[in-house]
Amino acid sequence: MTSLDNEARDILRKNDRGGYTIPTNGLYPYQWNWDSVFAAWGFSTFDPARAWQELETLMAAQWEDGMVPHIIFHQSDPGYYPGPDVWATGQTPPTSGISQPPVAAIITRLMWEADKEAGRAHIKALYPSLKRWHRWWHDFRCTYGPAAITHPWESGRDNCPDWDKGMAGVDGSGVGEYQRRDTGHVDPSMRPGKDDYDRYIAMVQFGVKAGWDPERIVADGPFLMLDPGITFVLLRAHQDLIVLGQALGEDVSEIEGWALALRNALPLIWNPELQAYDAKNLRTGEFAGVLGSGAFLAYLADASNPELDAQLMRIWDAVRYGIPSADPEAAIFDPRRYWRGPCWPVINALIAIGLRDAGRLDLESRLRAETATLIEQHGFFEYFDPTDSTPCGGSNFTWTAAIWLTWAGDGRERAKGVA
Ligand code: 9WN
Repeated sequence: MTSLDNEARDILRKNDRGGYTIPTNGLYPYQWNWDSVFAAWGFSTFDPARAWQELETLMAAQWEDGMVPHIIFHQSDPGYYPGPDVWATGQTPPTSGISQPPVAAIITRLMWEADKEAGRAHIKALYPSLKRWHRWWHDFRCTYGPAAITHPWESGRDNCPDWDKGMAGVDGSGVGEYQRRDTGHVDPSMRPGKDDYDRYIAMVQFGVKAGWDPERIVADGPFLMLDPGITFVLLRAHQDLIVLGQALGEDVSEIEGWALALRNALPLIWNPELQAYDAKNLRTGEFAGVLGSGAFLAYLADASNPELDAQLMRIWDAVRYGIPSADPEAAIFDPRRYWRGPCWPVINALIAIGLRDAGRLDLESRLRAETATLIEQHGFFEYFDPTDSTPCGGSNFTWTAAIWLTWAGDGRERAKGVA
């Protein structure tokens, strides 16, 4: 074991709040949906019981209608805005009113495959709630074919350029006074701007007014865009849930139907002008017209093609470290501003799962080496500048530690026998 392995384990343990893990101390003091799933994956490398508990705590916050919320506010903390009083969802424990990329079934399958005997009871317990969540995505977010999001936070890629056109249609002028907390924790130049935040809050206020009724929000909400990122994550997650269901002797035909419908809908998010998958504003029918990391999650769902390969190599070769979250050759590229350019170890890891499954081991190992270099040089930061490796955002970050333990650290000092 290396010292970085030890450090990564330590981060997970220190961010553990008893049954759930926060993304990082200070900036994100609650349980976030997909962060928590990656935390589980990280724990599974040294404490499987704690790993399964993480997933069970997350799924226990599932709503009556099947949604699994993007934040669970287990205890109140003034360090984050908007908190439970702003979301006002009326849930116990309090939660936000939107979801996040459904990576849970993907990681559950990986954890189960690592030890099928011990994992069986856990997948049996998780399967019904995972299926209900997937049904929620199908019923309430896939009504236009590919998966739609009702708030940029639902995508997990908050301020990426994919959402610019949809955001332009949101009126943030009437949100009233509020105090952001994120910019007190990290450099404001690395965070979304005030105009973005006003609109984010306006969308939350609409949800509150709509009583968080998913049909009303999709029909009349200020923002609705097709998200290639969630579409590919969900497609892969459906496939993995089918495998779990089959192992349990369940009838998986309903999930097979959701997966088929989603795959058949992929042409709707292929932008021929861009020669890539692209987000689409459902309020206007317009494509976003920008290339972002959501498109490259196609690899995770076995949905790549030669045109996408060409785009991937172009944007990857244009930077030095990992896959950038926006096109480095486009005007909107901003290498340190959150999802508008930086490289995210967690996204690299998802793309790598797809590359590995497709037998594209040269690309997978290049991506792993570049991701590992970032962490070795600077530590477990939230994300990095892909042009010069500058560490950005929060430090001691749970999902970066988890990605080191499960993927990026493979074949590094461990193979060289460094203790
Ligand atoms: C809003 C916790 C989360 C991640 C998201 C990331 C960021 C929150 C924020 O932090 O979003 O959900 O306040 O910026 O964009 O992917 O889950 O790490």
